[in-house]
Amino acid sequence: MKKVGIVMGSDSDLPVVSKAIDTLKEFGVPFEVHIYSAHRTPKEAAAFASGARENGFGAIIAAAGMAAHLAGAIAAQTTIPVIGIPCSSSNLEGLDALLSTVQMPSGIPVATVAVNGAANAALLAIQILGVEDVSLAEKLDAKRAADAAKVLAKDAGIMEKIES
Ligand code: RP5
Repeated sequence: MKKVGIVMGSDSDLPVVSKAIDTLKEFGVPFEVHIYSAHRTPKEAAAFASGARENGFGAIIAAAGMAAHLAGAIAAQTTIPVIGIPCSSSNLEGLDALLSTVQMPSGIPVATVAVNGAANAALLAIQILGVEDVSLAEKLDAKRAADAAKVLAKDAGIMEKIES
């Protein structure tokens, strides 16, 4: 199975990124985590991205806050799908990182999830690997069915809760 690369701009992003790590663990998907910054360590970030395909990665998640150029800088160096997580690490609560991550120019796409949307970033990475890996696709179906059952159980109890 191909690996998922997780890159964060700072160790201060780890509380957000940990939800992606948990999700990849839940699905048994192999991953590597790195701290590379588009601004502080641009050469290392570029080297990781340009070598990602030959190093066995099938998708890369890039998490950064503030002037968040990390996902775009990584996407510039590889044709492996890149998923950006804008992190809410500033006084602007992630709006800065959201716009920096999502507003990519034509030619270099980044699939941007919600601010701090690390679980969805991991699920999207798993869906990408699941195009080829049927066992992953089956696990994704099972998770959606379980999530739907939880919602339906809440629906069944909501009127009673309101009226009591
Ligand atoms: C970004 O700047 C990082 O991704 C982080 O979200 C933010 C602040 O980094 P630190 O100053 O906490 O290292 O590059």
